[in-house]
Formats: sequence, structure tokens, C-alpha cells
Amino acid sequence: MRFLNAGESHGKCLTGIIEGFPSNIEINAQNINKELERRQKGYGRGKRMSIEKDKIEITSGVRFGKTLGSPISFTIKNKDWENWKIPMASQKILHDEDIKITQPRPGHSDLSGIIKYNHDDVRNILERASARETASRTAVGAICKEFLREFDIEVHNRVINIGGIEDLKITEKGSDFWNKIKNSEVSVYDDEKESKIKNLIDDAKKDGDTLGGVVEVIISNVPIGLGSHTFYDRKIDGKIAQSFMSLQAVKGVEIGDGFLSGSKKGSNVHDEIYFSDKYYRKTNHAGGIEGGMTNGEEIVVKAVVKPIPTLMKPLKTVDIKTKETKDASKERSDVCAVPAAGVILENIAAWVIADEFIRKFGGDSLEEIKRNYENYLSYVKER
Ligand code: EPS
Repeated sequence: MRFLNAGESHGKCLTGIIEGFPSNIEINAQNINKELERRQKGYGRGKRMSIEKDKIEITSGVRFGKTLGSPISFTIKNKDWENWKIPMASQKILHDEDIKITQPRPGHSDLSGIIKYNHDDVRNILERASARETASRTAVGAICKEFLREFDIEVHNRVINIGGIEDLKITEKGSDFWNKIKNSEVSVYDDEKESKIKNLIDDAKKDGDTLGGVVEVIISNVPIGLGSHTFYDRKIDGKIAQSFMSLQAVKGVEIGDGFLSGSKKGSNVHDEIYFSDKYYRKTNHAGGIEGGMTNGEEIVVKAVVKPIPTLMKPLKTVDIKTKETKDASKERSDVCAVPAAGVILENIAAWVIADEFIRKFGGDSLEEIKRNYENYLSYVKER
């Protein structure tokens, strides 16, 4: 499978096309809209989120609620477009030259982008660099979740750190675990931590500052053998890392114990193998992946999200026109988007797993993939 997306943050709409998606998968637009809504939430988001009410409009590839096997295309309208018709017009129209942004923000794509693409207005870069683009990636992932549900594969996320306040407590994941996290305004389990984090976000807002954090994505019920040890671009951990790193603001990804493994001995890092009806491990330091392949345990991936580079109390920069030292430009923005990043990464993970699943169990229709999958499961049972 592959997908393409397009759209500027304040343009008319976001667009996505998925190619290679199998036929006969039930697609419920309400489920996709729920994911889009989750992405918009989270304490610390800015005023833009009160303007947008993201909804998917499927424009091809689905008929009577089921995929056809043809390319699936969709749009998500930007409601804010009404306010940006002139400054973001695609036609050559008379406009105020003073709207140009010339003070690139440290930590943003602004400066490298205008040099690389030879622009004199930072807006020509920031519009596409904006995390608005992630609405379409979330929709793609949500469509993949409709597929993964057929195979009981679940993807969840939780926030384990915002601005240094951690919610890492190892909790027995009871039946309410993920619901509680979904209902938290900052996607944490612990209520006390939630209020501490919200206070921290309020303080950062007052100070004109921003906050980052760490998100954990967990994928369960994945079969043994997605990915491969044989080649660099077939390793599933490599694919997960690439796709996670491609999310705006992500500066690091780890699988399982990740960076912590560097300070431990092998005997404390590797998960011993047992057998009782099937192979299993009592620990999961590997985060469900060994040698570039899934090993049947839960896949556990963490990503660190840096604080948003748009500061209301701006850092110093250089004006690209005058070369004078100035304050960086200020755009309306969020104070903290870590909970939103968690939802996006969850859906990005759904894309990677669905893509690998379809690669391994091949087939053009859901029925064909199911046959192949069940056949593989009975083979694995015999081993
Ligand atoms: C963003 C800046 C803000 C965020 C935006 C990402 O937008 P605006 O400048 O319009 O206020 O709200 O996120 C979204 C629009 C979204 O849908 O997530 C940025 O600079 O990346």
C-alpha cells in the first residue's frame, strides 16, 4: 500500500489518497471522525481547534460502506479557510505585500525551508510544515484501523511525560485502562499527574512558552513474523521509526527498553523464551520486535515530542530581509500538543502494521487475506 496527502494548514482542505487497500473492508465514517476528533482534543491546544470540526468526506474507493479495492480518496475541510481566502489564494490576486513573514522561528522549518525552496515569505513553508497535515495522516490510520479490527489487532497510546512530569506507573491494564486514558485531557492514567500537568501547561501559557513530552504507543495481538531480518528496508522496527520520526516535532523513537538497554547487561535486556502450547516470554524488553520482525508480544514504541517552536514570548532570530536581530515571528499556536501527537502516532502505527500485514498475508480482498492469515496461524500452531 502507499498513500499521498496534500494540503496547506490554511488552504481549502486536506486531501488523501490510499492505493492498494483491499476490497470488502467495512468503513464507518463515524469511526474515522472519532479519531479525527480525538486528535483535535487535549489540554493545551490553541484557538484553531475551536474553529475546526474535522470530518472526513470519502470521495472514492468505497461503495455502500465497503471498500472496492480501488484508490480511496478523501478530503477534510479547513473551516478556517473562510478567514484565509485572500492570503492563501491560489490565483494571482492583488494582495498586501506586508503580509510576508520574514522572521523565522528557531526550531521550525522556516529558515531551512525558505532557503531550500527560494522563498521570501516564511508562510510558503510553514503552511505545509504545520501539524495540520496530520489530520489527513490520522484519517489514513483510522481507515487502517477498520482493517486491523477484522484481525483483532488493537493500537493504543498514552502520554508518559509532559514537561518532566511522568506518568510511568506500571499498572495492571484492567479493562478500563485505555478508556481512562482516552478520557484524560492529557492522555495519562493517574488523576493527580493529570492535574499537575494541566497546571504546568497553564503556567507555560502564562509565560508565553511551550511544552513537549513523551508518548507510548502499544500495539497488541500482532502475529509473529511481520517485517523481515533479510534487508534494511524490510525491518519493521526501521519502518516504525521512520514513520514516527516523520511526525512534526518528534526528535527520538525507541522500541521496548530502547535507550535504557545501553546501560544494562545482556542478561537483563533479552527476554527468555518459554513454551506452553505456544512460544511466549515473561518479559518484553524487546518491545515485541526482534531482528526486524514481530515476535508475537505487544509492540511498544515511545516517541519524544519537542516543545512547539512557536513561542508567544519569542526567541531571537534574524530578519531575512534586513539581517537584523529580531524576535521570531508569532503565529497563533498550541502550548502543548503532546496528547494530539499520541493520537496521531497511534494512527501512524496502524498504517505501518496494516501495510506489513497486507504484505505478508497478501490478497486483494478481505476474504483472501483472512484465508491466508488463518492458514498461517494454523501453521504457527503446529510449530
Ligand atoms: C500549528 C499551529 C496551529 C495549530 C496547528 C498546528 O494552527 P494555527 O496557526 O492555524 O493556529 O492549531 O494544528 C492544527 C491546525 C491541527 O489541526 O492540528 C503549527 O504551526 O504546526
